[in-house]
Amino acid sequence: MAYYYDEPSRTFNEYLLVPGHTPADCIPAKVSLKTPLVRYRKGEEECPISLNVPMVSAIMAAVSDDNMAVALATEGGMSFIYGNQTIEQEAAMVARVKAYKAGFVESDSNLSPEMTLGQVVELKEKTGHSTMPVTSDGTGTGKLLGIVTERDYRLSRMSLDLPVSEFMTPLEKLVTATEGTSLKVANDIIWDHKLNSLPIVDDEGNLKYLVFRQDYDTHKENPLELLDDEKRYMVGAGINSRDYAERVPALVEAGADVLCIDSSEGFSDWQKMTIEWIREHYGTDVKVGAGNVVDRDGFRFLADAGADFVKIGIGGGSICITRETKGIGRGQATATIEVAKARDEYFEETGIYIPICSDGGIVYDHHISLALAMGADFVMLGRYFARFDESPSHKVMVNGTYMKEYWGEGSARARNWGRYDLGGKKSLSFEEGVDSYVPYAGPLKDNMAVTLLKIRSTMCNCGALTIPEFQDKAKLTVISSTSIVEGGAHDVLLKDKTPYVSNV
Ligand code: RVP
Repeated sequence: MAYYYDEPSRTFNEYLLVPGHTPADCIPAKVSLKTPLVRYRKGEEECPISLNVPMVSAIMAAVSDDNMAVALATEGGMSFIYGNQTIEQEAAMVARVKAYKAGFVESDSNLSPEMTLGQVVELKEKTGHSTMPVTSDGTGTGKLLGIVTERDYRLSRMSLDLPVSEFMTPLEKLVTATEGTSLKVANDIIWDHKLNSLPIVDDEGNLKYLVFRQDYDTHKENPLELLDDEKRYMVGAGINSRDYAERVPALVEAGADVLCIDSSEGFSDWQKMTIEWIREHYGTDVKVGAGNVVDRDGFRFLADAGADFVKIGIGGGSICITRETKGIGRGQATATIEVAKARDEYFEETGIYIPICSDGGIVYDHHISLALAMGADFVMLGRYFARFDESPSHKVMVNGTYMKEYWGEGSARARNWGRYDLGGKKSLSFEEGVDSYVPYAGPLKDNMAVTLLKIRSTMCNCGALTIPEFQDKAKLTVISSTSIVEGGAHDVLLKDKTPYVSNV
């Protein structure tokens, strides 16, 4: 006979935190959001990889490319580069994140000396960049010959046919620095010579990077940056349970810090086989998360298989229709609570702590706090990050409002069959996701600052300065449908008719 759960399957929106005592020194500025990412012997060793903030971006083509990865690592979180692309493309994205040096920009608006002023104007309009290096072959890595900035031309006085070589600032008048110059020294040179940008060249005079005046200050403003031992940004990458023998080596070679098997349903032999293959070829050097699961049995299976972290969530994603199409899934709060208990039980038994990630279904910022309070070590978000400038999708105007495109990996647009693979032919037979718009929200940095402040404030209300302390002290209550109404503005006539939405 089928098994019936006693408890209904609940979402984050059905819970609230009840505040605890807040000591006077428990203030948001003192809260640490550091959290473990991969399995470790808690109490005996340091976790080999931790996040500085408990947020990672979803393994989705509309969310996590190299650009997003750099922006999120700058704030202390981590992106998992999407796997539904060729192995070469995914590895190249990972390699670009690892090659990125904060403050050292690989120039992507370049000129050759034969190009014309008209082409300079066109390029400026297209990229928005006003500093353009001139190189022998017109690429960002060619021999540096000069630079064109807005100070080099006057459109009202000069012919659009004039070649770049005639009005650029030539190399002999430029201040440059050699490869290996630190960002601090580069910044000193910029200030000493009153420059706006400093080209960095190699021994042969080939352009490597540009350093801009404001970037050092920006770099100093990011105390939570997630960096590896060589001070490179950390990045994760999605894999599937079919082509791992080719994909994993390429991603490891490219420098991925952690991998994650991307699947809508992770309680399967496919995942076990994938982890076993990784252990056989790389031991525990290569870290790999697995999922998604929604109960104790699924967690135990992946924990025993050797997963470094376990992801929770089926059907809760904003673009996900798995529950409608297949009738499987579980409310995200209920799933998180049960898996957190299983994680603690596993730790008691083995001394090994396996971090868990609540994936999908975060609608409001406070849902992140609830997920953490319920035991999640970190959360994965798709819709949240898709709204920002840094996501790879297009910004479009819909009915007078800017939107970003956001589509599920199980939608006809993505056709990520690897994520829904149950053996058989390599194709997506029916949709489990939709194609949608989400309201454009501007830069990641600004939005995350507010979100993280809300989490820190909630933690202080519960008297906690760290995530483990928060999980220990949190008191959660299920709320009735009428108290949900009470939670918003009610029984008043709002002056501003725009509905209040904290995070849509
Ligand atoms: P959300 O943050 O609510 O947008 O959810 C993102 C999550 O949804 C992803 O991390 C993934 O687990 C899941 N997803 C991605 N595509 C689909 C789908 O097409 N059904 N679901």
